[in-house]
Amino acid sequence: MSAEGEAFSDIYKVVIIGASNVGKTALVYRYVLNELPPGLTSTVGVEFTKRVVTEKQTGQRIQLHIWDTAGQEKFKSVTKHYYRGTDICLLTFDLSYENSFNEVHHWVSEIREYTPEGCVVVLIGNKADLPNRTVDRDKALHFANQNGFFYHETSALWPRQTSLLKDGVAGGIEAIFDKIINQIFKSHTTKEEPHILKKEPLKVDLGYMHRRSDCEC
Ligand SMILES: Nc1nc2c(ncn2[C@@H]2O[C@H](COP(=O)(O)OP(=O)(O)OP(=O)(O)O)[C@@H](O)[C@H]2O)c(=O)[nH]1
Ligand SMILES: [Mg+2]
Repeated sequence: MSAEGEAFSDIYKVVIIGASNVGKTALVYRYVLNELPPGLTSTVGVEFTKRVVTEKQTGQRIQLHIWDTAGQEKFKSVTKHYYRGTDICLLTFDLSYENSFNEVHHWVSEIREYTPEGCVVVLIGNKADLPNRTVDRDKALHFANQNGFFYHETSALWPRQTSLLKDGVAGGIEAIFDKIINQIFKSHTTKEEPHILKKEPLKVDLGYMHRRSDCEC
């Protein structure tokens, strides 16, 4: 997959995890290229891609290093090697397939064990375009709150710029990234140096969503 080769001031590591077939690769393609993957192949091991983004409030440009992991059982031992230094972890499930939501528990254990303090975790319910939703929003939102994660719903079929809907929970994958990145920048920017990004543990506050380290469970 190609990536934009523009200047940037800092690099952030993004890892996308979750059960097989929930749409992780489709979401990464949608975010980076605004299209769907050409084939229907399950990811083998891990795939890497990059994207340079501009934070809208400050104009700061950062490069995201995105690691798309395989959800298949046989690759579970591989995935855990990719959490080190993660800034943003996208834990994905399929809104139309309850088992994929039940499997989220496995990934939460991995997140707790392997991601660094300050890693922002976003629970993503994908395939919001499908009519046969089986995972209740309140249940997913509650789970995210309990664990100190952000919660969003999206579809890899939606254009990436699709705005966040009025509820603030569903929207295009780019709108979701924008919101997270904006929060990260807010927490890293000081009054004295408004455009200097600080690599410190993140302090993100989005009301109903809390950062991982706030969790007392
Ligand atoms: N309707 C719908 N289908 C989707 C969506 N996202 C992905 N799919 C389909 O779901 C299937 C699996 O998508 P992938 O992106 O390969 O899933 P994955 O999570 O990367 O799977 P692994 O690589 O095996 O871990 C493909 O047929 C996609 O076209 C979505 O938002 N809506
Ligand atoms: Mg994949």
